[in-house]
Amino acid sequence: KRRGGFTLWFTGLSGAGKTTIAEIVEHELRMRRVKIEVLDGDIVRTNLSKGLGFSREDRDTNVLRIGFVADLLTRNGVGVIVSAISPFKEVRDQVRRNVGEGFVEVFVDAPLDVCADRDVKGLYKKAFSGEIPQFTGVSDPYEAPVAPELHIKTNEEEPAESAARVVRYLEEQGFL
Ligand code: GGZ
Repeated sequence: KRRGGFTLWFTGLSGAGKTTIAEIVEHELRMRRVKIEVLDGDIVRTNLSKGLGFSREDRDTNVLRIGFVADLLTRNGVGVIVSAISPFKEVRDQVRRNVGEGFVEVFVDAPLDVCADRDVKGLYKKAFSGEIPQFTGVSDPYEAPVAPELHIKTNEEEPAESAARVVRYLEEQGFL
């Protein structure tokens, strides 16, 4: 058994369901008395990454910062839950190398049209009209993971089921 820390890294389009699944996983792990920290891109951007925009350079900086903190926590036995679009493969792989064996990449996958139909925050509407430039999936790239530890299709499965699969994976791998 490892019983060390881990980093659950949720990557996917805006509106794919990263935060929703992460919150259920967080709740389940807290009930099991696992030490957890959550790093959500949306929230990190109001403090640790305040002032960064959405150019490739700024996104990479944001993702590397989150990865840096995730590594510090992981090596101290904390379970880290990250939700960030993290659209570029190269920098995700860099974080994977930094964190090492506790890194668990979870591809939260939903077709663009499904995300755009949900449009929880009305961002896709603005992206399609051009009001928000460089919007991931619309006017900016999303490079899907090639070999994620977990691949979740949120248009084929309920969030609770997806979250249960994530927790089961952690159990199977000896993280819990
Ligand atoms: C993508 C954007 C953009 C652009 C604002 N492209 O779904 P949300 O709204 O609540 O979360 C998204 C968040 C993206 O921040 P991340 O830190 O996850 O991105 S990255 O990993 O690429 O650094 C979205 C909102 O900010 N948002 N403008 N142009 N998402």
